[in-house]
Amino acid sequence: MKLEELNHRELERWIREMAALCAASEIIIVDGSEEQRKKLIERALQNEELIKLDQDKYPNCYYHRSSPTDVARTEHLTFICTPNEDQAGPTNNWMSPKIAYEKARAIFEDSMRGRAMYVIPFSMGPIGSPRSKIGVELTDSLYVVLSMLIMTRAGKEVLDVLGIDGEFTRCMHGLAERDPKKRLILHFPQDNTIWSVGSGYGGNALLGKKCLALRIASHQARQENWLAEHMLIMGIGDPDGNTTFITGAFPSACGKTNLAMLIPPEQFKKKWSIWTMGDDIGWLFPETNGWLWAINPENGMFGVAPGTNHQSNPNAMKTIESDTIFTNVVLNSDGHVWWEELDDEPPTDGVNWQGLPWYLGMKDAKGNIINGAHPNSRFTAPIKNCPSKSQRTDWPNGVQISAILFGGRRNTLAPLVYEARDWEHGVYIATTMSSEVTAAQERGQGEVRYDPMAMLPFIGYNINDYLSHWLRFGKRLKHPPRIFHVNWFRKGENGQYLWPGYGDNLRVLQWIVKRVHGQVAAIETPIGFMPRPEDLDLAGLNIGEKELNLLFRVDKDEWMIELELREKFLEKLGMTLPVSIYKQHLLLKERIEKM
Ligand code: OXD
Ligand code: MN
Repeated sequence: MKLEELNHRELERWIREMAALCAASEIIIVDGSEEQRKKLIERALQNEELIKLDQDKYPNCYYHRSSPTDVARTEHLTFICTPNEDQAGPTNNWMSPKIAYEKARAIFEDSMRGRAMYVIPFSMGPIGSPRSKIGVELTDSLYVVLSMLIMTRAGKEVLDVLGIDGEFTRCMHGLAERDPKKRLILHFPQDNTIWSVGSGYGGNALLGKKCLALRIASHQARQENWLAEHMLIMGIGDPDGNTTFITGAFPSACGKTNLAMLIPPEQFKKKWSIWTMGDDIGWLFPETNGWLWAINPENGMFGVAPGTNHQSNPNAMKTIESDTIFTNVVLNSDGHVWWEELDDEPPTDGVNWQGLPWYLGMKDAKGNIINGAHPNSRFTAPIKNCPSKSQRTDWPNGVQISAILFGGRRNTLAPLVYEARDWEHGVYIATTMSSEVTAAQERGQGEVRYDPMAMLPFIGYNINDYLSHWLRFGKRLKHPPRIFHVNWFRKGENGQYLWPGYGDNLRVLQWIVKRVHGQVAAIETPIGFMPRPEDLDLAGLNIGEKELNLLFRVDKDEWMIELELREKFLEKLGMTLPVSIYKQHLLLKERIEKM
């Protein structure tokens, strides 16, 4: 397909403008055909952007290595560029649009000389759905092109829906020098535009994902009365034949992808089932029937490899058997991949994520173990490969949502599960959700970090306006979903986890399903509603009464300390924090003090 064949004049003009700025020697429109994809893979193999894996063992799978200084999202280089700083709020980096465009233009200038610029028309959400949004990404990275073909619905069909004058997000991406000093991830909500330069890492470069589907979309969602959230969407099939759909927001390293693809324990397999709609992003809409409905705007998964294995997530292991791009994992000379905690034999002739020879147990000069795969190494795989994929992933309006889960990683304090008293209390619970920093993070071990709705790095506008929007949004719903908080990570006195997690989390979901269908009563506690012991199915689990009590304990002293930490966090959000959030905080304090 040629540029002259585009029917959308503004799209054509913008592509020409950007190609001229970057001095691209060629413009290639990605049409989504299998024939073109194959040609692009050949190009990527030739220029070593991709390495072919053993095609017998991993059909249609490839390997990509990013540069060592470009392996994660760079939040300090990510900006919300609104006319006023106040519109970006107290938690975002802000830059004026004029300065932002100028700085990025200087980096983009001439950066594609002698190389091609690819044009990727993509739809976030099912193509043609009234809920979907269209974006067009321009990039000089074939890794980005081939990943976007997995992560989104991309190609000519999207241009057909766009027509001659349809609205789209301008997503400008370039690798430039991949130098952190010349890297900027810029969002211009007022212009419906994203400019990302200097990084090839997924979260910075696959612009449909965090940049469009969360930051830009959250801004649009506020104006159009919906929510763009960092949430999994899953269905729970029960013995009565009903499927209850829920969403869930968790900060990173809390097992969100594992939960979305959970496999029920053996004794529940006949009667209970799990259906995966999405593992990372949910767009939530009020429907005319008064319920909340959700779509997954994505079409693939960008999952963390280390820790993924046949025990922690068998469905993910099946999903990545074919059609997958692996990034920054270990590669061996047979074209096989490996990562830490993978339950496969580690290679004896491996090359690590930096391209250096590596073997299991290798140590550096100080005697520290050297990992083969980068801790943030990834797989990019199509959702169609997931054995638990819901049939409704392509439904234009998605699925009706009965519950929203919020969770974190807390070794103390938070019980296994509790339910909010009402929507407003639920929004407070979500605002104050938190995780303890784990050994996987470099700094601040044990420190509690607050991450409202797991959206702190992804809210594309002022967080206080975002919280107000949440409060108002639920109050307008005739049938708002119930809100729950879960914590799979509470530890006992001996430092062991009290709850087995993984597939056994189904037991908590069973209680949630019964609650939303009004089948069980609950115990009222100062922090919310908790299960009566008889309503949790613990058959076959080796949990004593003492552990169970610890798992559900609400400890006054721990909560008094927590309330102080929350108070400090809420103070940081400033004077425009919605009154209802602070009111809920004081009500909780009152209930805890009375304990
Ligand atoms: C994330 C991700 O960083 O999903 O949250 O990659
Ligand atoms: Mn995420």
